[in-house]
Amino acid sequence: MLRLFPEHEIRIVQSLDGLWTLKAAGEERTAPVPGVWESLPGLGDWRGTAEYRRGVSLPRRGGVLLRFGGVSHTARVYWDGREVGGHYNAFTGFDILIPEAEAGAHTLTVAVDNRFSPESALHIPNDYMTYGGITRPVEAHMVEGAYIQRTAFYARETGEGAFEVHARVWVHAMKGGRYSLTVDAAGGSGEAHMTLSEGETGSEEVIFGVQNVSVWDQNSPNLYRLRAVLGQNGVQIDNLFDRVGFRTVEVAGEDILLNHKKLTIRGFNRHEDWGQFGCAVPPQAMALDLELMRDMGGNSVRTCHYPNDQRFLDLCDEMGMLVWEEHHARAIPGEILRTETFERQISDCNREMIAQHVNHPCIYVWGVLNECESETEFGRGVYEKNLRQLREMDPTRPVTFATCRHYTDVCLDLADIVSWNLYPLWYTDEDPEKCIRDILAWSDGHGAKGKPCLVSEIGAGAIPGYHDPLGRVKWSEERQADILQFQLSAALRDKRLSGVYVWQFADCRVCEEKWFSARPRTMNNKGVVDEFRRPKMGYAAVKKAFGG
Ligand code: ADA
Repeated sequence: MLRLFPEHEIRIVQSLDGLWTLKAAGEERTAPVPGVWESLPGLGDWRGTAEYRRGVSLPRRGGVLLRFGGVSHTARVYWDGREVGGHYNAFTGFDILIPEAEAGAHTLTVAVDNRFSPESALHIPNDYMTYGGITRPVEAHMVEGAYIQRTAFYARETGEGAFEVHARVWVHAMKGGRYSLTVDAAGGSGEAHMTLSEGETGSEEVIFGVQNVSVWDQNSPNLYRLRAVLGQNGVQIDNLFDRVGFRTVEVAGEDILLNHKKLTIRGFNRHEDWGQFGCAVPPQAMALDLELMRDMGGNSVRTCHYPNDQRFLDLCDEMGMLVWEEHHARAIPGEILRTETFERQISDCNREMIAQHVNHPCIYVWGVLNECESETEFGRGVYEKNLRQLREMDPTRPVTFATCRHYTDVCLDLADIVSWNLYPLWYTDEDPEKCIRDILAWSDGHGAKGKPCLVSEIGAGAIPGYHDPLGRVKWSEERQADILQFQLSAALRDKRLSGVYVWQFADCRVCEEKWFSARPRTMNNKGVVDEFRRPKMGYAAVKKAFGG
């Protein structure tokens, strides 16, 4: 299932997870969904277009909404052999509506492509792997007349334990008519009406007050049920549940405040990648990752470098883990940034990320364009455009980007929080304390003054199991632990910083194209646990620095 809780009570929902037929590299076999084909024998490094197929049995005649959590990276979807839609980008979900289908047996086919080409501006050979497969859950929903697409929840604090709820609800009508909407949460409720014509999507905002709520906080992540109900002629025809939290996030001068209290981030960068599962990480493994981060004293995770699985965000909501979620763009070269394909694909990614994830209380900041061209006037335009789009869609959260354009960045003033990727003692020989102090002093003269600052990446590599207790050479576990200890204690001592994110939580696979030679094992080995979550010596170093 796409979420960790039931989202619907009225429409019939079928999970399409399980074994599908996969035709890849000229061979047919069964393959699990969610899954990546790289996990299967013989397909470990295969790139191409594959076909996933399965039967779907409908209990009655009517509309079918196919919901995909993520397909890596391009999908074309066929229903009984007829193309019904498609999607680009592994890391956001998409829905396809079939307005009328007969009861009984049907065939669902998905052509999945994970090749790099000029058509793919966000998935490029990169320092993480672009896998192939239907990598997140799939569902089929029976919908009739009209259905609720999504909600966007925002709660404005009006007093202690009191909030004004703003809930916008989007409805798609397959049959035109007048519809009623009811929304309730935390003992409060409100209503609205809308008239929609056939094929139209519309939205209404419902506003109501709630009292005596317990806020969502890191130590007490209180969640409430948000329910939207769609009615027609006095009959409930559809509903949608989400889980929300009441909390405030503010940027106040050089501090980040959660529920009016200053936050100090002790965070981890985490790729969605796990040993044999690739980016199709099972929920139990996601929960284990969060437990390990918590054990080290972590309180935040950065979803480098793309929107994450809804179920991971659900777990962060439940566990009080703060999230920096970012759109999908890591070190995109200038010539790609200048293409119309990039503009379209990144704008779609922004829109889908916010539409799908805006209700998660765990997300406290949105990020864009990790290590892109923030040192030129052209690049500034790209940053401005992306930050503007996020702010327009969600005016309630701060925005940031992680930069490595040391002493040349011209975009710091555009962000609400200024974030630096720094690797003293790994890529450079600088003393971490001086490296951080100097870049922050420079930043204050170049747009960061009066804003919070974060170290968004810091870390060092170690090949798991490689020990050198005397020489402590680079790539040994000893050296990684030494470096992390210096880096983290310097970052946490610096009063100008609001916190630090370790690069990275776990080792992750990288694209062989372009990356293998700088990455032993074809892995980014800067994890403090390996790809199977076995701790390296760095684990204890981080735990000590973070007070876990
Ligand atoms: C970068 C980048 C990461 C990763 C890291 C590294 O700053 O943002 O994705 O590549 O460096 O390991 O060098």
